[in-house]
Amino acid sequence: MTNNIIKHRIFGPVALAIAAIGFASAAQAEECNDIHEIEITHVFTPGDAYAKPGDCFHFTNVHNIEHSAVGMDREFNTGILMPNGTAWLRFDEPIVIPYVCGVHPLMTGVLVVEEEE
Ligand SMILES: [Cu+2]
Repeated sequence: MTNNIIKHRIFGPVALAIAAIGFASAAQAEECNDIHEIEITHVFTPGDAYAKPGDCFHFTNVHNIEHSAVGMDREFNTGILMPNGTAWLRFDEPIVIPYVCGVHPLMTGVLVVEEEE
């Protein structure tokens, strides 16, 4: 199952089959209230990314090797993103998720989804 999802994500079109557990929804741009871009090189930029419920995070691997993004408690897992690979995540509830690169666990970031003040 996991292998199938990863294969699909490597070779499929824009990331749709995210192995989400619980909180995150795979999404496409038209399903996002707003889009927050996160670029992946040897780091995640921005490292702390902020959104409101209903917004999306859009990961893009702009590096020349593979990376991923995985919630510390497995709230989401983009699967392996090859160079130029992307993944969309939409969160509909407030949540704070520290995450790492599954390939390079020293790469870290935080997704913050919070209601507008
Ligand atoms: Cu990495």
